[in-house]
Amino acid sequence: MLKIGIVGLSLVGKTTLFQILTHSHSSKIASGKPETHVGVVKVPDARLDRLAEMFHPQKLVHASVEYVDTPSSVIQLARTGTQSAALKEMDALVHVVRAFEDSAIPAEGGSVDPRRDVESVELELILSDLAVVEKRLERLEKDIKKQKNPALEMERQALEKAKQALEGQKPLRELELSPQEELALRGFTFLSLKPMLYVLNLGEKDAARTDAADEFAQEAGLKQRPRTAVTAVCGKIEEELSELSEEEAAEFLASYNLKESAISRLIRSSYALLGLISFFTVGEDECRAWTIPEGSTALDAAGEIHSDIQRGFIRAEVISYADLIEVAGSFSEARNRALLKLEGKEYVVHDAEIVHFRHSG
Ligand SMILES: Nc1nc2c(ncn2[C@@H]2O[C@H](COP(=O)(O)OP(=O)(O)O)[C@@H](O)[C@H]2O)c(=O)[nH]1
Ligand SMILES: [Mg+2]
Repeated sequence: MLKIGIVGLSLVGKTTLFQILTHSHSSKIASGKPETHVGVVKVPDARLDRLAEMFHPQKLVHASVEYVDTPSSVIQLARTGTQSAALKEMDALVHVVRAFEDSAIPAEGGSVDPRRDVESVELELILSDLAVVEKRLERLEKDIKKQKNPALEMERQALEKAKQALEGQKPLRELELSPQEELALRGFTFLSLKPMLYVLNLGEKDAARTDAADEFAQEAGLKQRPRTAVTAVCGKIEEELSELSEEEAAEFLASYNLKESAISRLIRSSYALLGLISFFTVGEDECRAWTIPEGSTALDAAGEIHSDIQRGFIRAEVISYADLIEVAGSFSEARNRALLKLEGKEYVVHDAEIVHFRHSG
């Protein structure tokens, strides 16, 4: 399962966000406690809900993502080797950036300054990676002196490239790497290489500003950066929302001029950021969303469900979400209208396609 680490400075709203995401209502006393909390969050998907309305399955299974709330400040985490081990396991990082003013809650750095916080955390990740690169390069030079070896040479070349970027304060996620370089660097699980989702934690008075994330991205120079996305939530409002019934929530949102909770948007942004898409399987027993990287083939998709289906792969029957809705979920009608396609192993699966695998064994 996909793992996303929630990081940031102290008292920026990490634990608040984690609790909203995971619907855990552990007491406030828990926040600030030096423990890592893990929670599984289902990925909201209106299309899957619609499919379930058509098929009335016994089981409805959303895709899910694991979120990890990290204790203390990401700066301390990056500086202490053992703690950063937890960060290294993550597929992506969510950096919660404080934008809310509250004199009762001290701000790290003495004032609320989202742009400064983005820079100082980024620098910390960069320095942590640089230390790893330098240490490895030192060893590598010695090894290469002892024996010439193309794999070691490639590693050295990739590490030198990484070093140069890091010394110029450029995070590794922005580096263009050849497949060989990427392979050579993969094992180091560099922190600044991980895709980054910035979540601006807004004050209540800014909660309804739909342009807040975009404006901040512009201001902080985060726009158009590779593998970087920016979104905004108001932790305080989302926290109250999560305690309300659906009706009350709608009313509460309206009172802030908001249309919907920002949380589903946040979860979906992390999906897009990681280049992930969903395909669906449907039936009376189960309707389910599966997660695959963009560009995956029908054979990869089969393997996501079960290795037996992958091994015995014969054909994939594929229909787009829009087409299946068009025929009100009737596969025979879809077949009549030639909307259901038979595809082979190499077929590239698209987001929201409904796939049925024919397989042997
Ligand atoms: N005013 C305001 N306070 C918030 C907001 N988000 C979190 N807080 C408060 O800030 C404090 C620290 O939050 P917490 O989630 O524990 O921060 P962490 O240290 O990053 O995990 C708590 O008292 C929260 O209630 C927000 O959007 N607005
Ligand atoms: Mg916390």
